[in-house]
Amino acid sequence: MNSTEILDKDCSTAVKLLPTVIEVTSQERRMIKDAALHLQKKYDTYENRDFIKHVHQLASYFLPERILNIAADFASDFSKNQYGALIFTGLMDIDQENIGSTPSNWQTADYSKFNLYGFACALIHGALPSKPVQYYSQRKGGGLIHAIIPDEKMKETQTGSGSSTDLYVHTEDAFLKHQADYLSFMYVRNEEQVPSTLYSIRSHESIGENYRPLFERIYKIPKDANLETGDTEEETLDSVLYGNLSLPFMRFDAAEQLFNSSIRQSEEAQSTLHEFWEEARHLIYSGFTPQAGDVILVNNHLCAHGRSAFRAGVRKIDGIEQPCERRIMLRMMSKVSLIDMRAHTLTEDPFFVIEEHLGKNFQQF
Ligand code: RE
Repeated sequence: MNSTEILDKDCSTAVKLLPTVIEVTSQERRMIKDAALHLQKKYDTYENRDFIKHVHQLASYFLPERILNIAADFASDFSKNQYGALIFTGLMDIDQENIGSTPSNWQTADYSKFNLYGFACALIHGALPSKPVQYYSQRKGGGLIHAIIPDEKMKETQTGSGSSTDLYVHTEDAFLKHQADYLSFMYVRNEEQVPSTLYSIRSHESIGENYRPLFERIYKIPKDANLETGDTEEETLDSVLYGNLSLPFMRFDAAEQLFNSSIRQSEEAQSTLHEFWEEARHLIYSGFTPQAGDVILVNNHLCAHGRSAFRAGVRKIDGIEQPCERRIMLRMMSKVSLIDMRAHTLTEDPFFVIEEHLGKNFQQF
């Protein structure tokens, strides 16, 4: 797939690779919506195991050919030109009236309103092909889609419910061996016009000798803010980069690995991470502001994500602040193989991941 390279206006020297933008045509949009409606009639909800079991076949049958081809490329291209994120603009029309007022938090959201969008997102993962899964480490499971909604009580946190602080770029669940392979973010509304931030490991000019220490298993990767328990556990260390030495994958969470002072990386780990971040932080892309119906699909081994701080429920029009509906985003996570992570899934449900921290499962299972 062609990638776009432009001169970055912020850093005079850097030439950056950018995520690929796919403008979904009205005909493609209609096909996707018809498919979702049809599947909803047949399977009732995207959680239906018969639907998820057949998601690859259904994706091939129902999705527009162009999108199937793009997905197939994305799933097997790890080259130097692969940013690791696809932006589908206008994948679905969102019925804002039907959604109604944004609930105060994800706990009180009515998921039946997101059902159709869930089918559409699952089909995109199915095309990769990758299977929608859920993680006990996030909301104790909580289904194949998580609604991400700013919560007034959580606004200072580094979680999906936060808003008033920057959410640092991170690969999702960097503290798990079996973190999601792919993530989709479907924007139901983003009236505050919050830009998404993306950062690709491919944006570095090269991964040369000075990056070699990032392949060593010397880094602490703490469980994230959602899981803080306060107990001190024995150290589990892992590498930041892995896979191919010149075109690697990454597990990286700036907030947890670098700025969480309580974890105390070793001196070597801290200085290597610091040097890496000094280059990486200039390579963060925040030039895309998602609109309702847009979907960002990321390869969670190539591309980290985050967002800037914002004021939930406030938008600016011609410099004047007005109240607006708060943001809603739907996140879906998927794994290419149910076999590789079988030691970390429920006995009765291989789609339900119970890994707690770098290869260790939650004790209650
Ligand atoms: Re995230």
